[in-house]
Amino acid sequence: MSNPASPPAVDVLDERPGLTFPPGFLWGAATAAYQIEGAAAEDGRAPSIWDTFSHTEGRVVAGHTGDVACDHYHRLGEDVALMAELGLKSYRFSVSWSRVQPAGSGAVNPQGLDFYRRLVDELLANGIEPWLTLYHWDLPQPLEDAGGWPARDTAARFADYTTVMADALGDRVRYWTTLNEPWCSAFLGYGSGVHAPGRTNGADAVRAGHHLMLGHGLAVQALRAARPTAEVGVTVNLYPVDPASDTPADRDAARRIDGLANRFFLDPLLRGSYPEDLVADLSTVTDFDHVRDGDLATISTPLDLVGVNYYSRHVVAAPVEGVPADPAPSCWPGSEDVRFVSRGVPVTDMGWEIDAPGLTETLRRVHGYTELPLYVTENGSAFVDSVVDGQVDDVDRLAYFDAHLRAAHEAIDAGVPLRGYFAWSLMDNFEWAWGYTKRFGMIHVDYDSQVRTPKSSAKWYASVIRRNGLAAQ
Ligand code: IFM
Repeated sequence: MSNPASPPAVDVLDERPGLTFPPGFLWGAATAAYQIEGAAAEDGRAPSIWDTFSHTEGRVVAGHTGDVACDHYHRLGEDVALMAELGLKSYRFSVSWSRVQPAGSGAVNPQGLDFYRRLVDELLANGIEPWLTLYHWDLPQPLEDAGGWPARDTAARFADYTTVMADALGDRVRYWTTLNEPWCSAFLGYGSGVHAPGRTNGADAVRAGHHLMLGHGLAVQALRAARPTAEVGVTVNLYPVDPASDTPADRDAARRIDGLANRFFLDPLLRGSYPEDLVADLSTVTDFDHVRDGDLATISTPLDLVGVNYYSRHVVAAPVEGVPADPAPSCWPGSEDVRFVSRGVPVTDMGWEIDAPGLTETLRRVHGYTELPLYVTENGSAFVDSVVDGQVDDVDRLAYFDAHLRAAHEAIDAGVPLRGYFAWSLMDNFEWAWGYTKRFGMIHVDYDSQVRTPKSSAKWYASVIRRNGLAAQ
């Protein structure tokens, strides 16, 4: 760790019998380009939708932007050294499309590619398996200007960019994720507008979701053509959705939200079809005329693995009669009247309910769709951290990881082929519309000095990796 004076974190593993993960389990941590890199206008990088959005007044808390972020672009060596000290087996990062291909199509920026080559080489030199995500929400601005994800052509541009990356890095990157959390790109970006590009149209959100998945399918094919040995997958963010009560109306509300949050993506990607009830629910929003013959076959192009991001559970209830739906732009097109119910259980600093059993449930559900290997590609929590005498004793975050790793192990015991787990996040970073006000990192970042301080959770996670497991309760 970078802070040699710090005493070891409470080592709960010394006090309890072990719970061991399968041999070769891939222990990792994840980040995303716009959240950590900074160097937003350096070496030929051009703006993405997140640059434009964060520089638009009122979009991000306190006017924060990713201009500097964690300055990872200039601190790559230091950051990989921290990963090595943690003992990470793998590091999941994303590529800034507009760093590599500034206009989103056409000319490639050699300096942009060079940054990712250096990162990958440094990881490999430290024995850390690079895991590359092609798209983590930062569409090049010119492509948004041409229509963004609601426009079909964006899918083709994504496939071209994928070929650029496969040609450049396919010889040294084995694991590839096409999209990270397409639900967020589509429904937060084009539905509620709380994420870039900040558009608020339900039909556009649905079209965006479809074209993201089409882009994914085309990208899988491009990767297979360029690098037949690559391990290719997609990452979806999933939630168990429970009805607040057993009434038919609450159960129907849960079915609707589950359709939009989970089955909108799982069914096309893994079964090659949209769920009929979802299409019916969305009939007031769109007639799905953007779906063309052959799209669903492309979208369901066979994969090597599926990535699951898990944070929390939704509990929902039917609309209250006589109370009109909130007219605010919504990320639940056609189901704006469904109520989200809080159960009063502990929450993280995001206000998200902590629900570790939901991870077991989610992994078992995805396994019900596919025999493919699964990876938890993100799981973690924001809490308010304080630095005391140079230490950050983030016991809440540590407990969150511990509980969710137990839940992951339970899924393995139940027969789920779970092959790895990536903590979100390696370090504190730009939490999108929340700017730097929410901290998810195992490593604390002082944004003024850029000093990194591993928190107790980092030291604990290092011990989990060393032992390939954790203590039983
Ligand atoms: O920070 C995000 C990440 O970019 C995508 N998944 C959820 C995280 C926490 O909100």
